[in-house]
Amino acid sequence: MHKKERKKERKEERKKERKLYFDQVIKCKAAICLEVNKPFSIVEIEVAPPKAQEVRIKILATGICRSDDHAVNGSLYAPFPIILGHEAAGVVESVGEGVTSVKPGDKVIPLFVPQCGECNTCLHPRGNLCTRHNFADGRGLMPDGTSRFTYKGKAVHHFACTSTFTEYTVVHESAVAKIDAAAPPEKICLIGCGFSTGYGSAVKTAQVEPGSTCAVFGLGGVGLSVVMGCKAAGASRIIGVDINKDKFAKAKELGVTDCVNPKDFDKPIQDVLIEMTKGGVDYSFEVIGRTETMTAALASCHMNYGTSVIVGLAPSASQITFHPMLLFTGRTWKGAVFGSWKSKEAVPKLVSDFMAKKFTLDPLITHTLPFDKINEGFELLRTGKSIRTVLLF
Ligand code: CND
Ligand code: ZN
Repeated sequence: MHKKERKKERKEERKKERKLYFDQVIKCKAAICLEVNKPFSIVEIEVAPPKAQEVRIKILATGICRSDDHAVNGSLYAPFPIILGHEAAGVVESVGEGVTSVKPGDKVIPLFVPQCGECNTCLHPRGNLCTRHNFADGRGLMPDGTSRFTYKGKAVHHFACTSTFTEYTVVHESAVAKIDAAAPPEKICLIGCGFSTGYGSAVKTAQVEPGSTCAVFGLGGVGLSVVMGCKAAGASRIIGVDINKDKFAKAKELGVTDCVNPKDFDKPIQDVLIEMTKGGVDYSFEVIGRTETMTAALASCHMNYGTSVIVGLAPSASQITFHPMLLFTGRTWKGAVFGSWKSKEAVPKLVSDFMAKKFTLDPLITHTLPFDKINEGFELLRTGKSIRTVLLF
């Protein structure tokens, strides 16, 4: 073939490829955070097709978690503009080259803690923070260092390997799990974060034993899920600690035996709990995200054998100072992301357990709103009126 003709042919091919790419770009609605501490803007964005090993998902329902709010107000570092949201359920719209674990049409839950299945952590029997795909690298990009979201011609950041406040998102294959097709998205979206995080913190991270005494600091969506886990593990006493007394009725419904409001006492809350339990609880959980309550929860557990678990997400810039005697005397201090579950294998099982009625999610869902009302949903969380708000698309 003549050189000129070959060049022309290649040009045509590239044009076709570009056309194919743009044919596959989806224009859809998303809630973008343009700047720190600003309300969400509902805008039209472009979502690029999935590259190799990636999956494009149509989101059906997404919950609002406090971690999203930490990112909005800057206490959790996030690069702006960004599409937040990490607790969702959806359907696979398309897959990139090489994807084998899901196909278009599959019902799925995006995973903010990915599981590649091949790195040191994924191959280890314990541990769930995939070393290949770091859930918290803070770049706000896909593993290849680029974004699939565009707004007004500029790239928008991804969040926590998921970004679910959009009609369509793209995730890496290691950050999505296929679930039972019959599962109701408006409920099981909570398995994407709140429920699994809390429940797992009790049954997997702490491994609460039958007959034990537990204290849960913070009775929001995640804290109440810790309560459900403690109860399922057979705890005989569960003390709920919260400064918002409106949270107590539901907490009792879910298994809390004693409710304590630190505002009712003029001594440190750890002294109150140690007195109540004659020496301290077996297991305590901090599910608020404040350094003061993290040390208070540690001090509340029994000095010889108590274990305290940090579940709440403290501000990125914070540090903790505490007296070493608290640990020297025998307490154990741990933390866990996503309730220590290895996400890709655990999430489908948790959904099956829900379908088999082994636990319920209804008490956690206090509000259901159309996606456009996302700002209202965040106000409900900030004013302490909601447990979980689920946004529907
Ligand atoms: P939510 O705000 O619903 O609950 C927090 C509760 O704590 C509320 O009921 C508050 O009234 C209460 N509270 C606030 N301050 C105090 C205080 N000083 N003493 C006692 N109670 C207080 O939040 P959520 O349940 O959605 O999330 C809880 C935390 O868990 C939050 O920090 C979030 O970012 C974190 C989290 C961690 C993980 C993980 O993987 N470890 C996953 N998702 C969320
Ligand atoms: Zn969360």
